[in-house]
Amino acid sequence: MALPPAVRLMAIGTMLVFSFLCIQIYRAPSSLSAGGKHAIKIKDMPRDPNLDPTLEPPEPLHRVSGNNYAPDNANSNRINATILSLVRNEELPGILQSMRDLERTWNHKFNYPWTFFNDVPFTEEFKKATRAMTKADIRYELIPNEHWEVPSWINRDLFRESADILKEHDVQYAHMLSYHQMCRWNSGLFYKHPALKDMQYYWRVEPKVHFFCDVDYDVFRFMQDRNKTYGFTINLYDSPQSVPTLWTETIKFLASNSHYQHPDNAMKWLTDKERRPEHTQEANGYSTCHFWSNFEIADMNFWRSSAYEEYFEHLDRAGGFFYERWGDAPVHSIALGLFEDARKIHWFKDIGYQHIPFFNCPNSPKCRGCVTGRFYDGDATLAKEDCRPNWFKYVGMSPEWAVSKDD
Ligand SMILES: Nc1nc2c(ncn2[C@@H]2O[C@H](COP(=O)(O)OP(=O)(O)O)[C@@H](O)[C@H]2O)c(=O)[nH]1
Ligand SMILES: [Mg+2]
Repeated sequence: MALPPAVRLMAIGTMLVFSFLCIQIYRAPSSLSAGGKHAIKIKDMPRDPNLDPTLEPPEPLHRVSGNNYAPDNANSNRINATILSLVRNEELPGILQSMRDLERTWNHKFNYPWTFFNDVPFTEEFKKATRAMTKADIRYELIPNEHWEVPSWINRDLFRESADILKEHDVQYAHMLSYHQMCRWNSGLFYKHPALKDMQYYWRVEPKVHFFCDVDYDVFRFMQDRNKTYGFTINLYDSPQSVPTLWTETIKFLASNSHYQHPDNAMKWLTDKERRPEHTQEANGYSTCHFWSNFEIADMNFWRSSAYEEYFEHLDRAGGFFYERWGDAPVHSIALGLFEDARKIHWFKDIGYQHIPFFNCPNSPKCRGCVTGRFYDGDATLAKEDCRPNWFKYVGMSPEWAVSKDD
């Protein structure tokens, strides 16, 4: 029986829309577009690029001259940016260690303010000791209850039962409710704090991290001048058991929001199944590759965009921050890999960094205290957690680092 013309038209229309959506969702960057034609692609990373000499990125860079970055200069060259840290009072020795390193290598020159966040008030001891570490302004901020508390739609019994299962799969911190709260806050709430209302850029710092290399230019202005959204140092695999349905939820979100995908995205990096096929399989299509977010230098306008806001809202409602252990690192990384131009994501090759057990240690006379090219400390099995080879393969290093190649 022939279909009436109106029904036929509707069927054809539905098929066209469906095909369009499928193409949009799986539209991966071509090898020319991801990272741009000037990006430095490396196939299979035969040797660690940190063994090659690292210079500063090319000029122009903003540097200290006279009092242009003095702490009390009301007309300084600083932009709307802060170093920020979520930290507990009991982690005071650890945060002092991180401050000492970052002040020594960078901030004693530029005097960007520090903003500390906590879910309980900071003690006087904490304030006094941290104030003594810097000439820059420091702000101590309490997280509003509505940003930290477990959302009303989370069922506590289900949380506990899910945590039992996560624990059986060796997922760290499964039963630690505050760890789940912390991951959720770092994913989608920190930039909504009233203290950050006028801030655009931030550098995230955790207790007990190390910085090894002198950095003599204003990294926030670098981000602004070169139109970068996000800077990372370390790129890792995650435990697939901590994110079993994160990718499924992401695909659901994309099904009705495909317009948010950037044409020059990093989908291939997010979905690679060649390097660790079992990881991609266990995480239901997500390679688990992510920027290690204990270090982030980023533009909060990205998190404040409707693409990210709606994505976070979708994930938050799905409950995986509690029923699974979705971290802010994979959540941020998936969003960046889908919604942002991959060229706007920068590897800060020149910032020597360690959060136990991984390093970024460049080959530069500006660095002290780390072993050039060393990626991890400890068991040799940690080597396979390195996901930089996929980033360099699919997206490539920022063209800024081309100068060090001929050196
Ligand atoms: N104020 C506060 N900070 C927390 C809490 N849980 C974690 N953090 C902070 O969140 C960051 C990540 O926590 P951390 O224990 O280092 O997690 P890991 O690096 O994944 O092992 C660190 O800066 C911690 O100080 C919490 O309950 N309260
Ligand atoms: Mg940590």
